[in-house]
Amino acid sequence: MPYSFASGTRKDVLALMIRSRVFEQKIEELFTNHSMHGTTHLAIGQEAVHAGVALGLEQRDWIMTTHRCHGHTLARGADLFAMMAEFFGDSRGLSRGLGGSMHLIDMEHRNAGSSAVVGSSVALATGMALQLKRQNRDEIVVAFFGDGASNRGIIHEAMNMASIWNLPVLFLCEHNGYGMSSPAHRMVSVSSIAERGSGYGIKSDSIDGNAVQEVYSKVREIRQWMMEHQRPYLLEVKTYRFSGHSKSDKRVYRSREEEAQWMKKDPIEAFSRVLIAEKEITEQEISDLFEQERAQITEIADFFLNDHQELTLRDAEQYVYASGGDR
Ligand SMILES: Cc1ncc(C[n+]2csc(CCOP(=O)(O)OP(=O)(O)O)c2C)c(N)n1
Ligand SMILES: [Mg+2]
Repeated sequence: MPYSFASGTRKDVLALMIRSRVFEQKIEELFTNHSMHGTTHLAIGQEAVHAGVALGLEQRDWIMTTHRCHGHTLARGADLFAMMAEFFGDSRGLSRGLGGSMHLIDMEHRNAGSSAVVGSSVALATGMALQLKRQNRDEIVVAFFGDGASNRGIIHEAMNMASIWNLPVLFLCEHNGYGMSSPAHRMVSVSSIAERGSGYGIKSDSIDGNAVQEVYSKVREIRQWMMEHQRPYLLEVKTYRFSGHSKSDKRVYRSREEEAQWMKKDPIEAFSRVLIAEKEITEQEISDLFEQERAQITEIADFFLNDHQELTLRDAEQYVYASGGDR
């Protein structure tokens, strides 16, 4: 992994968060001007979760993620070129262009995949944890899910199973306040999703998901605890998505005032303030970081706008059957 609090600097961590933000801003632009098709789910505002979790893990650990998966994938170290190719449905993409925005797989960086079926990746991650345990591997799986997903039955079955079988899975609830247009305070039976761990005998905690250092330290501490106790864990990280649920969302279900309140807690600005106050970076260096990422990401996007390797039906069929598509 290119960035680590242990071996890298806090400036690198900020750069990673900036990369995630700028990448998603570019994706938004490309969808809006119809250069990309389908839909996309941005996690602008949730960058401290992406970076904090990724850096708190060991390289050998795994993640499985959701429809809102870009930041998780980038933070684990995904190649920007292959990442962008995937959004264009290009065969050079992370998932050979067959998955698109919601189905990013990057086995090289131990991202075992994301799924558009809400909650499903949590069950898959739990299965993966079962195999890791059977093979006596010193690795954990992080199963990302949202506040909306937390109400799905499959999550509860998975938590129960992980508990009775002592599986190395960290259930990571990214609580961003909404499941599509539904506010969590009306849809979730508890004020903190961490409370649900006790129903399954799973230790849990809830933290500020906009504070990257807190997320990082908590994940490191939990990882160590999980190894020592050979137990699963449930962590809720409270954050907010600044963008709409997906491309077409006009955000009519929430007020601009509420958004403005959360924007005061922008994770990138919050961490920048810390680093500036502690003289680790200057305002100018931060704007340079934004510029560098913008230039790099725009160059990659422009490449695919001019050099698109269109998928054929044959490409799409090739990975459906174990035989390689010959029927
Ligand atoms: C099984 C299933 N039901 C419904 C949907 C439609 N859907 C897509 S995202 C979403 C909301 C998910 O909310 P949350 O889990 O809080 O994740 P967030 O979008 O906030 O990251 C819904 C209902 C789906 N994709 N899969
Ligand atoms: Mg949500």
